[in-house]
Amino acid sequence: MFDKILIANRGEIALRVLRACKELGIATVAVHSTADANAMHVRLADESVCIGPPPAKDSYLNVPALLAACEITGADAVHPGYGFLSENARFAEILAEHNLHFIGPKAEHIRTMGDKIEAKKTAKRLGIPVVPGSDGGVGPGDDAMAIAKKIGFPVLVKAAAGGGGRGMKVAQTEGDLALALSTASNEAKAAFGDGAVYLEKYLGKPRHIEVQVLGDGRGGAIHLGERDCSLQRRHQKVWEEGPSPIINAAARAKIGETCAKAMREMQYLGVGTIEFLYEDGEFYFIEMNTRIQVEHPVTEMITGIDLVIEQIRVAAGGDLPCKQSDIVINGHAIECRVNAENPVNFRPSPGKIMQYHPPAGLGVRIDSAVYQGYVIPPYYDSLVGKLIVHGKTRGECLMRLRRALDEMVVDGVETTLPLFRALVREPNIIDGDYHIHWLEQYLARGDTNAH
Ligand code: MV4
Repeated sequence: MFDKILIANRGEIALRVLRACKELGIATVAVHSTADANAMHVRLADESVCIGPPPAKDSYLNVPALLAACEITGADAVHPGYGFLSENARFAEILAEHNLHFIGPKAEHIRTMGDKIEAKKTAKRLGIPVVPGSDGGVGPGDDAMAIAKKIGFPVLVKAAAGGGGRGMKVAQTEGDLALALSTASNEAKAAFGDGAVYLEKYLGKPRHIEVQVLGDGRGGAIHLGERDCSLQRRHQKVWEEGPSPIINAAARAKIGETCAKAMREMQYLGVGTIEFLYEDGEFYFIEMNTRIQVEHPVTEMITGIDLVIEQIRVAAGGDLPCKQSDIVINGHAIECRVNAENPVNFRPSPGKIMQYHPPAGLGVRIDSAVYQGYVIPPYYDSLVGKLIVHGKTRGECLMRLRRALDEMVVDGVETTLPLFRALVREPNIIDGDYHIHWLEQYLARGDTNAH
């Protein structure tokens, strides 16, 4: 096992990793920018190192500063959290070149999944169902129209280097295809320096359902069920829950086993999330995330497995926590991402938290790094904290969530709490009847009580 872990992150995920390290008896090193000198992750770590000025590119993304911090403190492993360097294959390689362990997948797997075309080819080869489309990139030499006609309109043009929805264009009919191709490619070239695009059948009202996996890097892997993350705004997840309200045990076992088998074949190491669109009873692979995700607590609450602890164990060469048959989905969990943003126009609202009362009680969990008097800096994401609620059934979970949201106080900055208080009372949400465009359509109606 590792002796000392450097946590190359900030905020709630840095605290989350600290907690896992403490439980494992591993010493911790926090790193921070000058803007985060008073942050909770710095206070709770055994040691801390300032790695640069506020902009992330000069601090949390500053690889030489992170290597120096490892050397100074004698850390033997780095946990990247999510965002920042968590899916940077080169960073994983550089750490290895300095005899440091990266707590994450093998660099080759990070790299493969970071290229959407390669990821899709790999998924297909491993038996994971994919969205029908061009098998690979569509270049100038290819007959894009012939491919699109074979797929059937509407088709979606996607950027290979994309993600987060950037560089996507829908072509409803044949007449739209040329413009969709050139616009998507130009946008991708400008945003990512890579104009490669591919085509997919456009799915109209799917759900976003993702399967959590864990591998030991030696051909052992399990799945831990799915999360439904369909409620998003501008490709930012807002509300995540597990299990999905529309997936039964047989469908879960089938897609889960397909994913676990693929991970065994790859000899995947660490935690991962295989993202699908789900429509008319079928799963279609879109992407794989090779990091711990923001919404991982949903899975922890319904499986009882500490994903960060298991991530650290397998990174150190340890075994999986159990066999697939030992994984039992217990009850229901919902996570609300509470942001320091105006709940109507979503403009960031950094500043000082004057009053803070996190809710508690049976089945209520808060993953947050804020405290009363804390000043949310303007430089990073606007997550105040995640409220995660568990119940024996989805109904009990919703009942508890309604109570916890009413109890929670965050004053001094605007937050998205009023949006959640409205959502948890919406008939479609209560019924689990929603899709990837539901939230945007609801917000466009403007009839929320979030005022
Ligand atoms: C799609 C799609 C419809 N059809 N692919 C958006 C981000 C990227 N991760 C995948 N995305 C989509 N891919 C096909 N073939 C619709 C979306 C999409 C979406 C997906 C998940 C969650 C929210 C979304 C919002 C808009 C579009």
